[in-house]
Amino acid sequence: MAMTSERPLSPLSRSIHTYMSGLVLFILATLLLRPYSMGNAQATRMCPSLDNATIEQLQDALVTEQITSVQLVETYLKRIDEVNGLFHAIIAVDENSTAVARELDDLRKKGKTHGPLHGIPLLIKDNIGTLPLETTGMCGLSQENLYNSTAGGSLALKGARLDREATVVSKLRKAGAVILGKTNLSQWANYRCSPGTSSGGWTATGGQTFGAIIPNQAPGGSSSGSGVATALGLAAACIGTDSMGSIGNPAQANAVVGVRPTTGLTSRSRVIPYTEHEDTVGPMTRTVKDAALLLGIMAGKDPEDSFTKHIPFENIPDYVSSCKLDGLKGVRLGVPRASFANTKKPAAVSAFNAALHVLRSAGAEIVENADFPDYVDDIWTDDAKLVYALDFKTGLKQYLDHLEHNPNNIHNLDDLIRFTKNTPGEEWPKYDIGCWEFAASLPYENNSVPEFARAQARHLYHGTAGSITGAIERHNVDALVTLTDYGNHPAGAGGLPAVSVPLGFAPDDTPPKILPSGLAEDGPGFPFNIEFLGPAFSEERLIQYAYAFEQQTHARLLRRPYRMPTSDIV
Ligand SMILES: *[C@@H]1O[C@H](CO)[C@@H](O)[C@H](O)[C@H]1NC(C)=O
Ligand SMILES: *[C@@H]1O[C@H](CO)[C@@H](O)[C@H](O)[C@H]1NC(C)=O
Ligand SMILES: *[C@@H]1O[C@H](CO)[C@@H](O)[C@H](O)[C@H]1NC(C)=O
Ligand SMILES: *[C@@H]1O[C@H](CO)[C@@H](O)[C@H](O)[C@H]1NC(C)=O
Ligand SMILES: CC(=O)N[C@H]1CO[C@H](CO)[C@@H](O)[C@@H]1O
Repeated sequence: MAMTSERPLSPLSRSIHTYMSGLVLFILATLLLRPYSMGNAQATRMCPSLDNATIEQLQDALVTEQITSVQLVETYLKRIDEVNGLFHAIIAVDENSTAVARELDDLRKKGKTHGPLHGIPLLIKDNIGTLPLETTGMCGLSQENLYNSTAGGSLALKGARLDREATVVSKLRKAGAVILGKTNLSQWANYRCSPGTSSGGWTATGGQTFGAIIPNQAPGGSSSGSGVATALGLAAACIGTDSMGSIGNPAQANAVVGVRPTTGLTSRSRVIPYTEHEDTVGPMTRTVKDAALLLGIMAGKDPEDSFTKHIPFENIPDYVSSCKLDGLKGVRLGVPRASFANTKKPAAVSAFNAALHVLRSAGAEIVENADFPDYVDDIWTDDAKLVYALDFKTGLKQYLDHLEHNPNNIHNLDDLIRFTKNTPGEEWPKYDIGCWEFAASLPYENNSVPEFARAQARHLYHGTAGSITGAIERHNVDALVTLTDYGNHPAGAGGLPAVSVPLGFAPDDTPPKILPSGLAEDGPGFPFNIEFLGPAFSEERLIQYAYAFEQQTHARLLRRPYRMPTSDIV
């Protein structure tokens, strides 16, 4: 077995895990795993299992010619074929990805590489623009010769074709990545149905995605397929998008790492919009270091996304070098405890409290009750509704203007409403279109009206001075640490960064919580993540803290998905 930066638990600790509460489990895991955490420094050159291989390890195996990129692509495709019928995590694969990999292998043989992702297969959420993928029925997926992504999981945009791919995708390709395919999501990144009535991970084109860890599990959303595919090792890593939790939420549900970058750090050009004031593209990975690598590649100014001009540095920080084992030494971390005082997940709080001990023993100073000065945990306030609606109306039109091929002639919100109501596969009215109807009912056409600016200022305050940055300033801390469930919404409202890392799993006596869709959202073995929050463009520090925490705990490995693919390269 390869030495990797991730350490498996012994069979003993696995069986103990079944009987232990989150707290005891957490401390036990910390004790068991701590002596090994330094092993990372000398990774061996053996190729690891695709179940948990890191990008660094795969790159190492490619460089030392233990594997080829073609082999990687073929093996990932086999893995997708094995399990996608069960999980519905992938909407389309690119059969030409083998040809792309071959070209990259040939280039490497000639001594040339594009960058740190040379030959590394990635999966991309289906609301992020790619050009046509070759698909002729591989892996039991869509039968069209060309999957003219990007459809956001809608039939309205199925077959539509963009003028060019998303800036972030071009950047990944330039660094050498192979785009393997597109992942399922909550349709329209969850801006369609009336608040609270959608099914996370459902799309008209991809069906219902299922979570990776427990049978019949809700996958989290809206980057559902990216979370599931990361957990199952269906690619080296995945890319998701976030507005107010769409990365952190499925990262937690599938016990993987998710980074929500500051809105504007990564370009949203040719990404299907939800709300431009909150939307952001970020990595979903099995390790913090992989996320750091991908973020560094995707980040940067783009003339096609005006929000990126707020990036405060000339050169993008080297996020990988923030991954330091002693990254928590001397750091002041605030805990906004009041925000989870009424939680329905007591085991998550126990694990969180145990995690505070880990953070302290790694050298951090914990500042309790660094509470949000003025915050209501409701993403659907009247202000928020207006902001989302007008941003969507505005952004959708702009996005649709970039389509070179628009088979259903969708040019604005009214066209989209008409098409969705008249197309049985969109399952209206079972899945309603409450968000769009609200947006259509407004007397404003776009987000340039003064009414928008006023609502947006109040909404922004909610996610900044009223919550995250307010608490950070009042308590003079470097960052906040909380449970992912309580960090996602304020980070979204403020357009601020959030780094979500596996923390633990619910104990066996956890009452199941079944959603109207019939899928379970909580119950025995359900994962919970911890989240680091900071001011705009503080990713470098948040990654540093998250990495140091991850290396002390490796909580992701405490419980494996209930079914893993078996095709592998070792
Ligand atoms: C990788 O995952 C497999 C199970 O899927 C596990 O058996 C193995 O121990 C893991 N390897 C490491 C190094 O964590
Ligand atoms: C497939 O990939 C190869 C190698 O990059 C490229 O030359 C070719 O144009 C691609 N074919 C299609 C249909 O995209
Ligand atoms: C994809 O776009 C091309 C034109 O760019 C079009 O001819 C083709 O029909 C489209 N494919 C689908 C499945 O709609
Ligand atoms: C926004 O809509 C108003 C009408 O509501 C219109 O006068 C204005 O030109 C629009 N602005 C933009 C940038 O589209
Ligand atoms: C577009 C597409 O291929 N969707 C597929 C998503 O996954 C489900 C289940 O595997 C398939 O039935 C769909 O065809």
